Amino acid sequence: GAEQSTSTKVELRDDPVKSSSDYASGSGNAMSQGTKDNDSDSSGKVKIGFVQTANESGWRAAHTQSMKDIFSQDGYSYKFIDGQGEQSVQIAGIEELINDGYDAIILAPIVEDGWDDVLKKAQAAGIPVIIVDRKVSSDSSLYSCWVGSDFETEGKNAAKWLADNIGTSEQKNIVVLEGTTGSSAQLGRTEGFNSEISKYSSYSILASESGDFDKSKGKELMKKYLGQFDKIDVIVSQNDNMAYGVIEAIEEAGKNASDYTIVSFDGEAEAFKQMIAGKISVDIECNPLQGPTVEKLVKKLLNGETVDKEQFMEE
Ligand code: GYE
Repeated sequence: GAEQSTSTKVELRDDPVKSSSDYASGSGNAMSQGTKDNDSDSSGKVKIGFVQTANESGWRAAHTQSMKDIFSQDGYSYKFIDGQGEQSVQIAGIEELINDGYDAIILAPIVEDGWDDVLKKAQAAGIPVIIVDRKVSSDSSLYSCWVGSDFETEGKNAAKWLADNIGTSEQKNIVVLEGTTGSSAQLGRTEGFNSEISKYSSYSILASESGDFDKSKGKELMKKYLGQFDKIDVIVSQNDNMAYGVIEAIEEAGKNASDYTIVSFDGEAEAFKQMIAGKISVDIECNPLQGPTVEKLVKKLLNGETVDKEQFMEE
């Protein structure tokens, strides 16, 4: 196969990692620099692997497509790994990409915790890892950079919108449908919303539980809330797909979605239709089109350039 010139390597070390047992033994310094013997495929293309969370939402489908579009360009050999909603599947996918000598790994982590070991393996093999969308709680020395949205600000903006548009004079009861527990999108949106809405004594949060960013789980949760609480004024759904489930649950209960204030996140096409129909009241946008930004970063990293650790998407 074609030999890559060292100028395209991100980090260099004298002794290439030979087998996965090198990692397990702990003999290598995880912080040492690494490289691989031959990290492009036989055609000389740059090998990019993307480990996605799953396909839980419209946002996610757009995110996956954005990566696929950009890395379908000439010069790349692109592999997509579906994490199927399981961190263990994502970790196994990263290990596969390491073993197959990929040039760069893009990871959309399902949750924040639990990535240290596999990130150390990638680092020992000299493979840059770009974290996209949600964050990891690992030390930032263990990955090249992160690209994503400011979820806490999104949560704050949702609460500010309520205060500004629904007002603070009447007592309002809120139920919240959270995303996947332990994901940055759930943690940030919850924290941002709670910290801002708690400034207004007229708003009470009756319940805040996870619907896993999933339409049918969101629908089940909304059915439960409707049975549990007599007076619900505001429904905060941490993504559009759960909001669609919320609307179905309300309508199946013989009520009108437009009688509630429904706040959603993502801003996908179907949600705009639901806003025009008066069912979703406001949607906090979150930009899934990260491919072009990520590709620029991959190029820089493979050129040995340094990049900012945190990059926020334009919304
Ligand atoms: O809001 C949701 C998706 O992490 C920002 O994940 C992302 C979220 C998005 O499932 O629809």
